[in-house]
Amino acid sequence: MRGQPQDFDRVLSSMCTPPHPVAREAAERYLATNPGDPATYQTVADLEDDAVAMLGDIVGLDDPAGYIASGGTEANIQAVRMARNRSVSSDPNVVVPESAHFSFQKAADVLAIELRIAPLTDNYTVDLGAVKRFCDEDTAGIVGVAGSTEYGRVDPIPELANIAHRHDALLHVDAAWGGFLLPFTDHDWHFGHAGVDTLTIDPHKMGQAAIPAGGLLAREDELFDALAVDTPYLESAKQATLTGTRSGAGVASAAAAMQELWPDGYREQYETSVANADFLVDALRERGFDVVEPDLPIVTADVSSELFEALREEGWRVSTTGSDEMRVVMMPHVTREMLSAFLTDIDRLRPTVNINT
Ligand code: 0PR
Repeated sequence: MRGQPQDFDRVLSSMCTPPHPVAREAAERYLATNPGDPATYQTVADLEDDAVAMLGDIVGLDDPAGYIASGGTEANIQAVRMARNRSVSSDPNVVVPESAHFSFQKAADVLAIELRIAPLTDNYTVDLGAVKRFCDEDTAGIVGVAGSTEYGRVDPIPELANIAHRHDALLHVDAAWGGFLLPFTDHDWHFGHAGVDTLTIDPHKMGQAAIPAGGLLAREDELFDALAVDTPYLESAKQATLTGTRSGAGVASAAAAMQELWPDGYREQYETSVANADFLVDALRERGFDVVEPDLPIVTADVSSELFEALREEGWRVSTTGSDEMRVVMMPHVTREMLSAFLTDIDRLRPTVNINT
């Protein structure tokens, strides 16, 4: 086999990061296990119970129902599927903020459900007035984002929950990226703060588990009943997951990472990521770039496409928002040294390119 994976020393816009050493070791140990068949692969099934219980601790939910999915996309599709299957409407819709991840477009397509896209306020969180206007008797679910992909924003979750429940719809929170940072903030975002029904939180992002390890949680087991199918070939009678065979490596690494890092290791990472975001914001502003004030540690700045391309040519793995701002996600591998090297390259390249957008 040829090739080596990329180094992480210039990866600035990814939401993935090298797994913690204990997570890497657990992933290797459990490579040949399938939590989709718990009667055969019992140890990994027990580890999944541990992982779900720990996710419950993180998101303020005693006795959580849930499983380790392939990622945020699967978790979001499943949450929309729950809302749709539970709805009595013949033409159901789901209301999502404009900041929602594109996995909700996939969900709408796969599930043949209408997606109503609510605009954002100037602060990049969902406009509650628009959500209220978009809801009607066919609304099966509302989505709030806790840690948006582009700007790290947190929608007003308690208010969204109230609107959802007035329409007998489910409230799903997408905390795929933010879920391991938010416990250390004063945001209202989880089951303990509001009437959240389902929530996505991905160990393979800020949780430092190996890919694939997404997380889907629900307030109660009955919500998963809306997804369950009979499994005549297995010893277990029903299955509510989307995929059949699943990655025991993902499950074991999620359990190992959380056992190691919750809560102190994740708190330390949160503090480091926030300090790095502040450092980069100050450095970019000093250089005259417009920077969006960060909430969770994602920094977006208005950088000309010429400078952006020159940085990409230097090997920096940066990406842009829908409005063409350069975006840096403060993942665990993004260190102060990396950011200083990035700024040195910006200083070197600026005189050679047009920096006006
Ligand atoms: N929800 C939110 C809020 C997300 O940001 C993402 C991924 C998802 C759901 C979907 O999660 P999975 O990718 O695990 O299914 N957001 C990243 C993004 O679009 C995905 C990503 C990750 C992209 C790493 C690039 C990359 O290098 O930025």
